[in-house]
Amino acid sequence: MHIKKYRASSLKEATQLMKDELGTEALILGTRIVPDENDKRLKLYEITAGYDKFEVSAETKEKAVKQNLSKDISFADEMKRMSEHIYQQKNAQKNKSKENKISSTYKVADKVKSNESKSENDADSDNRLKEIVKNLTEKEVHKTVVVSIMDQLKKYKSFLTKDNLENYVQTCLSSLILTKTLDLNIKKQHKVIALVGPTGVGKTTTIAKLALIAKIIHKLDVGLISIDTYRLGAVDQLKSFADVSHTDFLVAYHASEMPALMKKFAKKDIVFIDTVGRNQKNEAQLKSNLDFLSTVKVDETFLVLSATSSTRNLVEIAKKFKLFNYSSFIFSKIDEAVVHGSIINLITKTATPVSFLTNGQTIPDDIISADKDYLANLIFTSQVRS
Ligand SMILES: Nc1nc2c(ncn2[C@@H]2O[C@H](COP(=O)(O)OP(=O)(O)OP(=O)(O)O)[C@@H](O)[C@H]2O)c(=O)[nH]1
Ligand SMILES: [Mg+2]
Repeated sequence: MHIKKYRASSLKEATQLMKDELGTEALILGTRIVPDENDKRLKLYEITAGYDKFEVSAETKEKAVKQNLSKDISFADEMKRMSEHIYQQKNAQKNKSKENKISSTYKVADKVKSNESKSENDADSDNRLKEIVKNLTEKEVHKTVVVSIMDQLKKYKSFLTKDNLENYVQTCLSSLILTKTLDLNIKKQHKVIALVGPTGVGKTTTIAKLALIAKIIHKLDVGLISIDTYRLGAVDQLKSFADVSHTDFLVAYHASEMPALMKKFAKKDIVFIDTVGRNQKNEAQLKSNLDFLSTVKVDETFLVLSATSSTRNLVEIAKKFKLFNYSSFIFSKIDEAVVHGSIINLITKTATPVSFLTNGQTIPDDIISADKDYLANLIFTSQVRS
């Protein structure tokens, strides 16, 4: 399957553009509203279309790959710029404070005056720290995490100014976040990945995103297995994605069928297993998912959690799903969450890393490889940057 995007000032026009070029067979994978690059006050409707009937020219393919790469590169650049900026600010402040120290040694006459202004500065800085505590608490960052950030900030106290304080807070937040990368670009490793989690958190959608990235961008041979024969329509959901994306897809109706299915996928570079959404309070339901997964060798299991859930619920879910021996979290729906403190609360409470964040329904665009600085910024500002 190929992916193409169309933008217009109305959804109808964007759909028409897509149909004019791709015909009626194209599948709408997602729609979203984006700012007009020429005039940021205006909004455009963007459709992501999946199609397979037409052979796109080599030039278009190359352009699409470049666009994807440039997206990654610009994100990486942005992160790099941000950390360089924080580093430079740290150094600038260090140097400034050194200079201040040297000059103050020689300016004895100013000492009394400087002591007075120091206590004023201390009061200002205390007020600013109080403001930070208030801000983090509003973002639902747990008290223990806030205390740990304040402890770190106190170490930098002499460098803190009104202008650099927020950067320092984000650096402290970032230092508490654990992330784990999943390489979707390694051929012939026959990696088996299972996604587990509560109902409706986005497991199937996230598998579709990961599968398409692995297949289209990294050219991996991908296999999909669904064990979700429980929920009405669940198999069809993944099957229709598998059909349009030409991804091999198998369904296990019983745990005993799993080894045979896996054998069929023995040569796949990567296999994704989609499981039934389970209520964490129902141990029998959890166990039935485990019955399927324990018949085969699963290399990595991700627990998918909605960023809209409260910390208390997330802690409970993380605890009950522990029997799947998951290695990291995927936080879905960061676009729907109003505040994101629960993400850092759960990471610090469970000492478990995050691998991906999902920020919308569009396949495959709305997924981000978890990055400490990105998460720190998200938690501190509540702004979802794509
Ligand atoms: N806003 C938003 N919606 C999402 C995101 N991820 C998934 N969804 C939507 O959430 C709904 C449920 O997604 P599914 O992928 O079916 O969730 P699931 O976990 O597989 O659900 P079950 O199999 O029923 O447990 C769908 O409408 C998705 O489009 C996301 O990151 N942001
Ligand atoms: Mg599902």
